[in-house]
Amino acid sequence: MPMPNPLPILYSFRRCPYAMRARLAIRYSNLQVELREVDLKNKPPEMILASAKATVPVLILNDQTVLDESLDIMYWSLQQSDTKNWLQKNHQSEIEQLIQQNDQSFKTDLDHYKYADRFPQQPPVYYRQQAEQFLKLLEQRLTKHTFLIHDAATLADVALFPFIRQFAYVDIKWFETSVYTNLHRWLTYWLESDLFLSIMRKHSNWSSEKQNITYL
Ligand SMILES: N[C@@H](CCC(=O)N[C@@H](CS)C(=O)NCC(=O)O)C(=O)O
Repeated sequence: MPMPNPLPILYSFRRCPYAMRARLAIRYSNLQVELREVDLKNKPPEMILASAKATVPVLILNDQTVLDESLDIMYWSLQQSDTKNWLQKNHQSEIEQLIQQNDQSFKTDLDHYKYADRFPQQPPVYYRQQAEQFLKLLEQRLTKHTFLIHDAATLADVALFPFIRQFAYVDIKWFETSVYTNLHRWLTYWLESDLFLSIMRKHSNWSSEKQNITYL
């Protein structure tokens, strides 16, 4: 009897927003992968061997193809199965533009706000206001429809959500009482979703010595 194909391997870190978006897509597409939880301060040599960049997430496919960009992992998953049409090909450039804004300028502003003590050139509120430019744009979109692109979730919602979550939790009281009421509603929807809860289960750190095999 031929040996069954081993599962793809996902190196991940529970609280990393990039790893979260990859896990969200994989779960949504109902794909099975072996999950290897990584200690970012002590990364497994097997992961670094596969991807010298040494960032999470990293997905190793059965044919040894290595995907070490979260967006590539999302696209790979949705190409296998996209039952609710998250790819929305007719909105493709709009989706890509939003994700690019998130991953570039907003991510920088978010890091400045989150780690404001490392950037004493400006007070924390300055960095928050910089980040709010992007929040305003999202809020405007969410006054028009339930999700960022239209009235159903797309890749854009899922790719951005872990970063907006991170922003909100820098000062959750401020966020909850801010003017971003639609964004708050949208964030709550994702935080309470079965999909998100299912990808946030805790796993002990993986190592080849421990042989602790877990699945997403
Ligand atoms: N562009 C990459 C970024 C991934 C990334 O920066 N991940 C962070 C954790 S959230 C990381 O692994 N940083 C390396 C480290 O902490 O050593 C992607 O989209 O996958």
